[in-house]
Amino acid sequence: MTETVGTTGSSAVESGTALRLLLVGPPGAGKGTQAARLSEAYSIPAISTGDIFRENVKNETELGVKAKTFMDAGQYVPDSLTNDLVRDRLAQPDVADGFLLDGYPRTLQQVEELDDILGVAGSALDAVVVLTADTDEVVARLLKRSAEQGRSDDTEEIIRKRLDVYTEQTAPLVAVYQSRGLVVEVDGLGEIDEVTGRIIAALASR
Ligand code: B4P
Repeated sequence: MTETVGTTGSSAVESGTALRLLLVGPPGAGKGTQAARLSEAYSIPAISTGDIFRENVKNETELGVKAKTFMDAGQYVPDSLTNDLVRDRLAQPDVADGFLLDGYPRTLQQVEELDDILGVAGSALDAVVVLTADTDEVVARLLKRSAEQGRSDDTEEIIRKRLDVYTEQTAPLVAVYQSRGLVVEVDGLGEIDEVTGRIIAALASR
């Protein structure tokens, strides 16, 4: 399905330069939703650690069996498992012209790991898109998804746990990337296409 995602005006995109982005935000802010649209707009692969874990859970791989316990409890999968997975994924040839990481890094240790991976490859991030959305909205969205898709970590109790984990472990990452001048904060409320347009405009004006 091809969708119009607003005007692409990023100079990096126009000049064909690799674009390396992170998408950060609480559960339900729209990371996965926006990642798919941005991937298409910028012709870069979107890499979602959550999707990779869910695929492994579905296929009952060794990684999936380990990850499921944590995911179903609303906790993060341990850094050791997550970092190895991302290191392998970022070694694939399709990321040479850029990538969008959706939901990684989520801990300070994962930030260090990503710094190391990119440092060794001689590359660096271009921007960190932080999607904001208030708690009531994200809980409502995830409960709606629960009714539609029945994801095992979308019960109200687990959603609230995931929000707490985000506040404790992931929200501090924003300050780290802010100190590096990389953060682009975008309001995640509103129509999906409207939010995509906001992200693209914010990146273009950097
Ligand atoms: P994720 O898959 O990243 O799940 P999420 O935070 O809920 O975000 P998701 O992308 O699915 O939802 P979105 O906000 O787009 O992680 C799941 C689990 O995997 C984690 O809890 C953890 O256990 C594990 N994990 C993943 N990465 C990890 C890491 N790096 N380290 C350790 N563990 C890790 O959308 C939510 C809903 O809102 C959708 O139904 C969507 O349709 C809707 N929506 C989106 N935008 C909307 C809008 N503008 N208006 C209305 N609805 C909207």
